[in-house]
Amino acid sequence: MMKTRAAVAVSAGQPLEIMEVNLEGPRAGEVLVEIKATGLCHTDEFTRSGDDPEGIFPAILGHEGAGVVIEIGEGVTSLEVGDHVIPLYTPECRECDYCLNPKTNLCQSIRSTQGQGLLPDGSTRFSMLDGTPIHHYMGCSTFANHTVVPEIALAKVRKDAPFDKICYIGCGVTTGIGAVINTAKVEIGSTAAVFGLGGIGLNVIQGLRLAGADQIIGVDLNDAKIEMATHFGMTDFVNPSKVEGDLVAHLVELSGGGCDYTFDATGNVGVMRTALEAAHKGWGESIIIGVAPAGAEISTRPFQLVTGRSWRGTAFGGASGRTDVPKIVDWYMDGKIEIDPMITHKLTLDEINHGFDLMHKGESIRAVVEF
Ligand code: NAD
Ligand code: DAO
Ligand code: ZN
Ligand code: ZN
Repeated sequence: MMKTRAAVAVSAGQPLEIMEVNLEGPRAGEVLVEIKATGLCHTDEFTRSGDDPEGIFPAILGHEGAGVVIEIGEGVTSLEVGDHVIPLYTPECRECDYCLNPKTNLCQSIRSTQGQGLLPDGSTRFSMLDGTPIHHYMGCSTFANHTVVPEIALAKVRKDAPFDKICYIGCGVTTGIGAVINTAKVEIGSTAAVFGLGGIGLNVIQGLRLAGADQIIGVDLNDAKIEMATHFGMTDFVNPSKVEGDLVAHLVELSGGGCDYTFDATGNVGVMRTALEAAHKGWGESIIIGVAPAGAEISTRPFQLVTGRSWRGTAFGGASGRTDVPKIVDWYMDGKIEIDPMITHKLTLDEINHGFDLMHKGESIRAVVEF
């Protein structure tokens, strides 16, 4: 048993509390990781705020981290002490029915315990100093200086990559780029629209540039997003609040008949409908990335699908983390993709609640906590 510092979500809707916590060492198949940096993602805020109906408290949130292996549990063979790793909220066991089916990345081997905030043996390694158990979060709990993660939920990455940048590959970068490459499989010369130019949408845009899309239309209510989105490859911008008349008709005209691919990165179900209907008749595909509020439902006229549009979704960009995440780290190190301009704020663990304020004000793309 060791002690480490963590930001604890003690109860729903409250600021995170920075405290020393107990952490038990890794059991069989588990790995102790020293977290060096972690991004703050909207999904952490969704849970912290109490909006997530499946949120469990107390818990250590955070799922966008990078760090170093400190100790390995019994039977761990793919990692050793000193390896650099990125925790994966979508693990890759390479054995379950899901892992063996190339059509999905949703490994289910530890799904039920992960959803309950527990490690695969049904227990938690974290506790308060008074002994109260603290739950894990998305199998990662990166808002702690040290965490215990199953071996199958760690991607081993090269040692020369900077932690404060590659932590973002643990969620936002992979989700956005993967939605283009793995889920949509966008072809060279395609026309695309991206709704929501935040931490996910910007990565969709750079994924589209990487895939060779000809037209990349960005759609956002906030004109302040234009500069960054243009830097990442946006060719046209639409602010829906400034469009006179029907937004779908405007987008269909701008794209010369509809987009080959559209992506929702807002989580707004009205936007999801617009995205579907702005996809090209006969072949357009619309990909849902955004996570909608609890209970929200999508709708469109079925004739939109009858006439050849399709509606799909993606989690973690369809990436199989242990296989794909090290490659994305290479792309970053080789200059094929960019991350640095999107890390708009660096914080200490003590300042983590300020990171959520920046998110609410729309001032940050990514705030990263460095340990
Ligand atoms: P963000 O807040 O940084 O960006 C959202 C953007 O959408 C903002 O720029 C905002 O101005 C814009 N926007 C809001 N309403 C709009 C509207 N009606 N029309 C046009 N633009 C609008 O959020 P983010 O971090 O980029 O996350 C986006 C979504 O992706 C969230 O719902 C998040 O939970 C989800 N997400 C999904 C996955 C996954 O695996 N599927 C992974 C991570 C995040
Ligand atoms: O396998 O049933 C399952 C759930 C997989 C979880 C995928 C979550 C993706 C969306 C959450 C937002 C990411 C931070
Ligand atoms: Zn995330
Ligand atoms: Zn699996």
